[in-house]
Amino acid sequence: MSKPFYLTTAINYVNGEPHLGHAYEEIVADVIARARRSLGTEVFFLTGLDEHGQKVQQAAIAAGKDPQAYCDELAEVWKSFVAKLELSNDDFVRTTEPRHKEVVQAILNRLQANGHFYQKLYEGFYSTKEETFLTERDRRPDGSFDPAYGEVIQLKEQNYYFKLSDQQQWLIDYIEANPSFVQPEQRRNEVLGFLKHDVLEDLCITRPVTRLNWGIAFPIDTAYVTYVWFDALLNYISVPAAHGDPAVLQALGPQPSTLNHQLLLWPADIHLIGKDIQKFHAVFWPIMLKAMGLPLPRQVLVHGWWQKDGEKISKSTGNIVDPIAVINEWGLDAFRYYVVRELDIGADGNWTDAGFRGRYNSELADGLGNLLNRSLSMLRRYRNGIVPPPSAVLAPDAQRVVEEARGLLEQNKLQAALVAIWSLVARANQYVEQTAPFKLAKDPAKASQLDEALYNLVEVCRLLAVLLWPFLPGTASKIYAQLGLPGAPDKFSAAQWGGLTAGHSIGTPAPLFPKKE
Ligand code: ME8
Repeated sequence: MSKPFYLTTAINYVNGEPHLGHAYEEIVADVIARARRSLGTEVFFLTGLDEHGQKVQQAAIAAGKDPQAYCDELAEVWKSFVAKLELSNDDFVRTTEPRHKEVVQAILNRLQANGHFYQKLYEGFYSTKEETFLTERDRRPDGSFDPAYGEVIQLKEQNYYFKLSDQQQWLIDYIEANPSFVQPEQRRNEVLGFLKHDVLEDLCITRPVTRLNWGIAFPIDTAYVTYVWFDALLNYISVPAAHGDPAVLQALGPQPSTLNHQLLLWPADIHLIGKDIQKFHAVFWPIMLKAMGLPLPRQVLVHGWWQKDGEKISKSTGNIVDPIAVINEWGLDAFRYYVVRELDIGADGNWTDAGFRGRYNSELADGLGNLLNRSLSMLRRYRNGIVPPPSAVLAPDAQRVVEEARGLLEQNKLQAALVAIWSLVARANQYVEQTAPFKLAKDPAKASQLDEALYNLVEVCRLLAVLLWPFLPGTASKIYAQLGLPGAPDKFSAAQWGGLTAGHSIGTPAPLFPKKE
């Protein structure tokens, strides 16, 4: 049994509206998943929802609803968001599902039995909004706390703690010895900087039910529920457990042997997350896994954050990008293209409507759309839509881009891969100007030159469909259909020059990206 490439996103808080940041992360993950599948690797792509905790409880109360009913309603909104983005995820986890809760409780029992928890009285500051305990070090010079924490209260509370304090050095050593564990480099340095200069405090993993009851019951003590982050991170292994992953099941302890379908998933190959939650993924999570006796994920891949017009995205100030509205107006692939082309994984990005429109018109409509449309229209006009004999004038340029794109996709360098693919779009558009098929068509003596030009153009379009499949699956499929080719261009191995054969009859051209002013 071979292990699929296991890729996860952060699970989104159910109580927020899906926004640009969520859409970006999901699309980046989807492009990675589709690219790996196209390259011949089996993939398991997981996304889902984080449904417990104070914020969700408060939002449910404010809406006058029972928390579970509230989550069930919103889960439908999120599932339709996943459908709208045409994500190719293999599972969708909700942390209120029994399959998840059972695993969390089993892990808690194991960790307790192995001496990883202890009880302590906490006296200090607490941010309800962030569900975080704060210390003097979190105060600003004027004594106040960052407004991001919301109301900060004084709290005196008995809780359970997970021991972290003697775990710092092995993790530093591990991250130093495994440069690819946290990527990109800038984010790795931030994690190392934190581990080297801050003291890791033990993690409070419970909340008393008297204060918060919307969480997974803490199996060791019924007066508590489990801290939402301890619950949420475990989704990355509760889903493998539900699919019968033997390594994870072994870490959970004795299991009923009712599972006959076994999928080897753990360790994850990539946890894709945003920069704000890298401490949870690159510090707490590895320590939790080590305590459970499970191997660490191969990579925590950290993306940056989007702003709009140079300002923080914020619902309260109205500075938002509504992904659904953009998709409804411009089409899904225009949205997918812009976010991946604009923002490299790791850096922060800035959405501007003018930038979006600019890329749409110049790169999608005038670049790719125009190339396909004129190539197919000329083939129909001059050769009745019948592919002429093969010719390989553009083959060296195309093969170079194919190899470059392959290497970049294998390294998750998605933005660079799009740049490489568009260099082929530009080369082919330039070839139209150089060969001027509309002039060749006027001179019967130049028929073979016209054949040559037309073949090279349609064959480049076919290769582009294959290269674009991970990024713009809808557009890639349309290109294939217009070329009169069956199926989807979902196998990278089809990006070999010469796939179109003489005599093949193409379909009907139609604009991919109608120009908009
Ligand atoms: O953090 N730009 O959920 P979440 C880019 N439930 N990415 C952004 C962003 C922005 N402006 N805003 C948010 C949570 N994100 C937890 C995760 S995982 C076990 C639990 C990203 O709904 C953010 O960085 O607040 C995170 O990776 C994801 O969206 C979900 O954020």
